[in-house]
Amino acid sequence: MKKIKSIEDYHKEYKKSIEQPETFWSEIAENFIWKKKWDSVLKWDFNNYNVNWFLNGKLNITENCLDRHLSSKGNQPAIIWEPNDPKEKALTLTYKELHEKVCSFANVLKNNGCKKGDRICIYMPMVPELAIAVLACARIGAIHSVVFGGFSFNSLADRIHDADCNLVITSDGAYRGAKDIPLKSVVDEALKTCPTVKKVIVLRRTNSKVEMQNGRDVWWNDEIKKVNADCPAETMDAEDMLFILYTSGSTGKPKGVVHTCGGYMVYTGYTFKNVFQYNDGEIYWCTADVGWITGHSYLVYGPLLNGATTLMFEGIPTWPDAGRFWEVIDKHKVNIFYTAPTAIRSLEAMGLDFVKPHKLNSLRVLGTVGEPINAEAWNWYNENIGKNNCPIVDTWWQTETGGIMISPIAGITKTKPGFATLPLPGVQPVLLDESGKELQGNNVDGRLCMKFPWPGIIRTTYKNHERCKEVYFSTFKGYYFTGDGCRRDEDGYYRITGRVDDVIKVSGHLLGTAEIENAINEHADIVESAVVGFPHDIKGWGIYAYVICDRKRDDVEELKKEIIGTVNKFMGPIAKPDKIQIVTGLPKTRSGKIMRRILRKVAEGDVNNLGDTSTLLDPAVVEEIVKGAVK
Ligand code: 7RM
Repeated sequence: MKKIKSIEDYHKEYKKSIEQPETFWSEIAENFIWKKKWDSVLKWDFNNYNVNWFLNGKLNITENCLDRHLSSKGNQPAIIWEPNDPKEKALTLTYKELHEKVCSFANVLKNNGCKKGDRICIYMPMVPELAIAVLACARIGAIHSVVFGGFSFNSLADRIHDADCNLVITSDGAYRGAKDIPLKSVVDEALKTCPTVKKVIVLRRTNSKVEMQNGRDVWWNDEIKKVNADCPAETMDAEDMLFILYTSGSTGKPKGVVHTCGGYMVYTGYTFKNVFQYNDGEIYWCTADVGWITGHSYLVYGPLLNGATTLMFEGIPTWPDAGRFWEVIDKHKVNIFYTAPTAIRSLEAMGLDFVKPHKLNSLRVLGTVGEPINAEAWNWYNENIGKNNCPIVDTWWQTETGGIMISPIAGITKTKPGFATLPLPGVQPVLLDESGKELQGNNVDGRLCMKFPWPGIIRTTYKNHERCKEVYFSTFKGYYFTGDGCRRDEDGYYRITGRVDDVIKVSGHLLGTAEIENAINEHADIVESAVVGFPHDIKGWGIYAYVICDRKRDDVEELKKEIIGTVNKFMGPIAKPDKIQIVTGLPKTRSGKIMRRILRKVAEGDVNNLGDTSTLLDPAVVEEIVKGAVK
């Protein structure tokens, strides 16, 4: 696949992608291996949402990730795995070894009753077997649904239910920093309410004690002994589902975002190569967990499609100390490093003493993803990690877009701190005002929408196409609505200003406020709650919860601890409220809708500016809330 070579080349490619999108994308798709070529490139309708790319094309994404590299790169590292504990040995899997392991595990799945079209839930730590499990599903045409290990049993059960999974792949436990997290027992708890699950495959990682349920639970290591490494890749239609990945929305129930085989492959393969300007032989490290879309697209699929070496890290940035990332970069001579602004800010706060001992001279390109990066963190990253010598790609995209949409091309697009800069070829962003009118020209602020499909676009929300239409294609007729606010500046550069709906990005994790409220309401004494975000120096956004308690509790501090414990238990530690305020009522309109605008202002500490409160059912509650606000 050819790479964009210069800014002129970018503009030329961009123009072509707009004027002749079908020619543009079919030329890119030709760089992949298809079992049968597509009949037509694109069929689409944003009004009654339906999109198909590479119609009737047949392929298997794992042949493109693995088999095709065997002759040229069989002995080159595909995955370098760095464990949580620096004292444990790192592991390298060559393309040949990875291929073998994926085929073997695909046979394990078959032996355990899995077939094309089945949904398989993967709930695992960041170990090579996680990537192997994902690829093994794709090998046999089973649909993977990876659930992030930081979610707890209730969230896990919701996701298993919604996808009707019949098999779960997990491990005894997970190491994260100094902690040892019991994954299998979370699965056991979740499965009490998931009768569709017939088998659980358990990998040994921490050697912690687990309960194995007879007839249901089997050990990965036992099963792998029963198979050989011969597993032909299932033939998939371009529009067959590749995976489901749940993402939070405005309601309590997460949405199962569906991506399909052909378009997702072409889009992640193309964007990986171009955005990072990947050169053969380079070591690439994306710090995202495979439980999130960034891990799917830019730790597993994008790099492997390009025959790259992808580094997978099991641990956390701050253990054993805040120099861990920088140590790993030197140890494995990482060339391209892709992480989240929240990680950068937290490491910046720890001070330069953790950076200084490390050379970092292998680095060529830096990237960020997941949330807006403030200029200060951008500059710190640029100076102290990139040594003013590595282009930074601030990549804007979403679970629903499958891959990067707005981003600099490394070393080619002139960057500006805080700006995702320009749309990639094939991406047609528009900014709309509240009435849905397209804002023309530069120096405008609006809602970010897309007016034309790209191959990685969401196809549906699992088993609920109406919801997909409603959430993404009904706010502005004829457009895909991202849910983000955005500015286009005087240079035509895009700067994402943040969400305009009821989801918040907390330490780079997208969380629905309604889902957090549901978890809080599991506490026996809580009758109602309302969660909003407030700006947080490190996390980007923090979680502020207003709760109504149905009996008088004098031990407020104890109550708050219990609430945090409840959220931890039902949803997981990523959703823990930072601030909790006990209130006797919530500001509601006469129709019973909570006025979150007011709650956000109070959480931000901006109480002199609450706007019109005259439509409230009971304006007195606002006074009480302002008085009791948690600083
Ligand atoms: C990849 C990912 C999507 C939301 C998105 C934005 C925010 C992501 C950036 C960003 C500013 C960025 N998928 N977002 N990247 N905001 N600059 N470079 O994060 O589905 O988990 O979240 O994340 O609000 O809508 S996601």
